[in-house]
Amino acid sequence: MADGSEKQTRVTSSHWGAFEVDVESGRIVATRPFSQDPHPSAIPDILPAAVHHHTRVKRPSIRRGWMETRCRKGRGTDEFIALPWDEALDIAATEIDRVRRAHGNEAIFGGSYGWGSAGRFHHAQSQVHRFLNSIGGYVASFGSYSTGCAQAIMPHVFGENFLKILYEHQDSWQSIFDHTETLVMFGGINPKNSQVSMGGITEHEAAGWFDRFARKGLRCINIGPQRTDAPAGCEWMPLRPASDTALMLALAYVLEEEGLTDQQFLARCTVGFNRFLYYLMGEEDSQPKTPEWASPLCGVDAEAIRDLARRMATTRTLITVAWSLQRGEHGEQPYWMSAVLASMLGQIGLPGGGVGYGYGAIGGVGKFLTGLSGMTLSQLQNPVRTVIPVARIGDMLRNPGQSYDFNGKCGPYPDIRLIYWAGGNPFHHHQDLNSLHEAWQKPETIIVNEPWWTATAKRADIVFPATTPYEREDIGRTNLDDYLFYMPQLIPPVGEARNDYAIFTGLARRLGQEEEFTEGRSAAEWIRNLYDGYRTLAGDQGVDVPDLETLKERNWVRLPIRLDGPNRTLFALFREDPAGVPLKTPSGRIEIFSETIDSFGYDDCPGHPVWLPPTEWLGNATTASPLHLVSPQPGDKLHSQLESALADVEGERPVAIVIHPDDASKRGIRSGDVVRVFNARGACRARAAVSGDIRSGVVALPTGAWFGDPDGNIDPHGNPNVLTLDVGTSRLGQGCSAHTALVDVVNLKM
Ligand SMILES: Nc1nc2c(c(=O)[nH]1)N[C@H]1C(S)=C(S)[C@@H](COP(=O)(O)OP(=O)(O)OC[C@H]3O[C@@H](n4cnc5c(=O)[nH]c(N)nc54)[C@H](O)[C@@H]3O)O[C@H]1N2
Ligand SMILES: Nc1nc2c(c(=O)[nH]1)N[C@H]1C(S)=C(S)[C@@H](COP(=O)(O)OP(=O)(O)OC[C@H]3O[C@@H](n4cnc5c(=O)[nH]c(N)nc54)[C@H](O)[C@@H]3O)O[C@H]1N2
Ligand SMILES: [Mo]
Repeated sequence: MADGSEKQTRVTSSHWGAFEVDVESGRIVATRPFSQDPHPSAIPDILPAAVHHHTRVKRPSIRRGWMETRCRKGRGTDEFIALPWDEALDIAATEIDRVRRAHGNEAIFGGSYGWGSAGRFHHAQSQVHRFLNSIGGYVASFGSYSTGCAQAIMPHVFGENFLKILYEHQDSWQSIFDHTETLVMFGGINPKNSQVSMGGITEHEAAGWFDRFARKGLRCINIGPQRTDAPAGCEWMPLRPASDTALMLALAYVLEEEGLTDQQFLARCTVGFNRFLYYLMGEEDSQPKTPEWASPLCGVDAEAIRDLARRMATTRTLITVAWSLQRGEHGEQPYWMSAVLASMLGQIGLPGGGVGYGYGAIGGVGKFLTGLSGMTLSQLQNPVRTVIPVARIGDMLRNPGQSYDFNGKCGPYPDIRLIYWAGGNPFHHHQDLNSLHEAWQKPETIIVNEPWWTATAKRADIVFPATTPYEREDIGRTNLDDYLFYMPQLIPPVGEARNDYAIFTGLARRLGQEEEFTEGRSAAEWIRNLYDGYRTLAGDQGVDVPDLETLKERNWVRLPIRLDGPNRTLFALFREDPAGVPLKTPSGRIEIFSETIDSFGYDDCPGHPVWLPPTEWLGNATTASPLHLVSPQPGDKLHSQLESALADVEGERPVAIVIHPDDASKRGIRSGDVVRVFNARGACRARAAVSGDIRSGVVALPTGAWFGDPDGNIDPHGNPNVLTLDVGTSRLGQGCSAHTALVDVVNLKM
């Protein structure tokens, strides 16, 4: 740590990449790009302002109403009382103990979803889970907001964990460059999103690959509502949101109609095509899925659909599907249908062909590295078995005891009395925030560890101020990157902030579980312990990793784990020998029809992919809500992190909403105007950005604004989740349906 007043510069790592930090007199004064990064992110620019921002939580704080009468009302409006650490920890520990004695650990929700910050040891979610396990367990959550729906459906189709497909199996960028002739990108591939990656991303590559694709003449077709979802130079096929499955079915129909289906591949490598064909050709429901059928649904010309199908069948084609497609109601369908379409094309297992998911979604997808795991803090065993799908938290709080379906299982929601959150911001990330705000009043107690006074911290009863990564030492490393960092402590903790580890150690001590939680180690000892274990494991795999002292001195090293050799191709071995190297599906093959899913009897996810319109989309737009709202990830930051400072620095709040010139002129809206975006669920302000790069009828408002208004009247900052629909994607996946929402926009000046 810089203790004197002279300027020091060190490198650190983060979810948005590595960067240099200048420190002077205990303050971060500037950041600069990391020397090895060809396309550095600008997100660190706001860091100096954010870390020292007045919205930091400075002291342990307890909400007055809860403190005085344990009153649950007032979450979001009450004032907070600052207390000394010991007192606040005593109160929190006593309350946790009361709840677990009175109601059992089944009454504690500790899913605590969120990205927190990078760093192997001070990972807030691992810390809170370890702590809760050490005191008897907690109700956990399954999957992520990012890919929860895909994580449920794809193992039925490919017999493989979805995250393994993404990070360990599917084609590398190099393989795409070498072999692909046509890249068909549903939802685009956006280098803006690959700025970030869980745990770090040192060399930002996606933009560079697209430059190379362009020079080579690889044809890249972005299919979706926004031209800007792919780099400039890509072709754009404007599509109505949520209609991808209809388009894919029509492409499949053309293949079948024109004899372009690879029958041999289907026979060798898949099961159930005939059952699906019955549906595709309309024998099941009297509706052949022709381009003429799909055209009015998806807004793409029938002849353009035919041309695309022919092109896909006659060139080496990789279909890529953005994660956003499964973050909407019936998100299972485009994911499954893309696998069926790729199977019909017969290129799965050929380099640069077939299908891939989430390229560009985060920077780690498409890199080809030796898997070098390790350095993970054990979360201990959770004695409580109850797990909810991550995005069903609102339903859980509203309906304790109520039964719900999830991927063939059926469970009652637990009766939650206490919530502990560390490293996430549900009042940024969850859908229908006004309704979450209501449901959030139900538990008896809510405890949050947070560096900033986010909307979630403001809705807690007990708030512990947490350090940011710049206020503690850690190791930066992820399997998706080939760099290793010592992340030095750069500045002293801001205010009275403590590391999550210290907070949980204090609570564990009071609950008689300190030894179980800490195993007798200080934070520094844990870091050494995890690091030494990692170094040994790496050595066993022939990878030389410096000792901790050397790494501290060098600050960072590049690991020799990048594989430049043979290109990586999804299911190449299976394709060569489907009987000898079967998939882990019940049939051993790609399941175009799944007996398992069929046996669940879900009308919202039957035994093969089908076209199912969502509750809200342009196909049923009303005069009250005529526009489809998509809410992509913000380009200038990570989710809601650093938001308060960004607002100060840019002075440009509320957030910009992209709207088509036709839709804008009908409403008398010009770029820069402050507008009201609304539907029956809520309303927010936003700043209009009029652009022909979005399909008419669609508006795009990125996530990331702090949810501002506890009365649910109008959110001043532009959080799209006051408008989104809080329903599961289906009874199968129960993922988040953030991209499903109809809204209207009015000019606030009028
Ligand atoms: N409408 C809509 N909503 C969406 C999405 C969408 O596409 N559309 N996308 C969804 C997706 S995919 C995701 S992943 C979520 C993201 O949602 P979140 O992951 O919840 O968002 P973050 O803002 O990253 O929240 C992390 C929080 O952790 C805090 N934090 C950082 N470091 C530390 C630490 O060391 N300790 C502690 N205690 N806290 C720390 C940060 O200040 C921040 O408040 O949003 C989801 N919501
Ligand atoms: N800079 C930055 N990068 C990020 C993040 C961040 O906060 N900031 N968050 C990261 C996280 S947690 C995640 S999960 C990933 C998410 O990665 P993605 O899910 O790929 O990204 P999104 O930005 O949600 O959506 C991409 C685009 O999909 C389009 N889209 C929406 N609905 C549909 C549809 O029905 N059909 C089609 N064809 N297109 C549709 C929208 O136009 C949108 O711009 O991004 C990661 N990258
Ligand atoms: Mo995500």
